[in-house]
Amino acid sequence: MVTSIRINNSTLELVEGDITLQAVDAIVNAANSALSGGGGVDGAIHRAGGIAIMAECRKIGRCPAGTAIITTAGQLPCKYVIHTVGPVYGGGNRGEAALLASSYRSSLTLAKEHGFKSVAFPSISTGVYSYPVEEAAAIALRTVVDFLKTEPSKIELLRFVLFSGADFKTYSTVLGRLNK
Ligand code: AR6
Repeated sequence: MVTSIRINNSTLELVEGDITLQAVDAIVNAANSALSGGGGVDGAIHRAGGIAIMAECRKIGRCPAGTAIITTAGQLPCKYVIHTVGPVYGGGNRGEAALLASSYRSSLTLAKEHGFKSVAFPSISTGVYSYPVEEAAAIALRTVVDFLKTEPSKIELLRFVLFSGADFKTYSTVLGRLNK
C-alpha cells in the first residue's frame, strides 16, 4: 500500500516495508547518541550494511538527541545513511516534541546540503524509545511538510517506510488530517 501527496516539486510518500531495502540516496537511521548500534531499525541497518558503517560511526563518536550525522551505506542499496537520534519518551513534558522535530529537520538539512533527491525515514523514537505513534506521526509529518514547503532543495522523494501495517495506517490517517 502507498499513500502520497505532492508538495511543491516533491512527493511525500508513505509505504509499509523494510527501510534497509530502499534504493534511495539516503536512508535515515534511528540511532542512539553513542552511535553504538542497537536493536530495532539501527540493528537492521548495521546488519545489512556491514562493518563499514560502524567504522565511520566510531570515528564520528557521538550524536546528541535532535542532531544528525552522515556515513557510508556499506552494502546497503542506498548511497548514504543519515543517523539521527530521537528523544526517549518520558511522558511528553521533557521537550520530546521539539527534539523529535529537530531530528527530522537535522536529517533533512543534511540531505539538502548533500543535494540528495530521495530520502527515506523510519518512524523515529516510536520503538525502543516509546514515543506514542500517533503523536510522533503528527510531529514527523508536520515537520517534513513544513521543510518541503519552505526550504528549497533537490529532494524529489521523501518516503516514510513504516514497519507495520498498524503504523502505516496511523501515519496515513494523520497525513489525511494534516492535509485538510
Ligand atoms: N525498517 C523500517 N522500520 C523499522 C525496521 C526496518 N527494518 N526495523 C524496525 N523498524 P526503533 P527508536 C521500526 O526501536 O524508538 C536502537 O536500539 C520500528 O518498528 O528502531 O528511535 C537504537 O540504537 C519502529 O516503528 O528506534 C537506539 O538505542 C521504528 O522503526 C534506540 O533503538 C523505530 O523503532 C532508538 O529507538
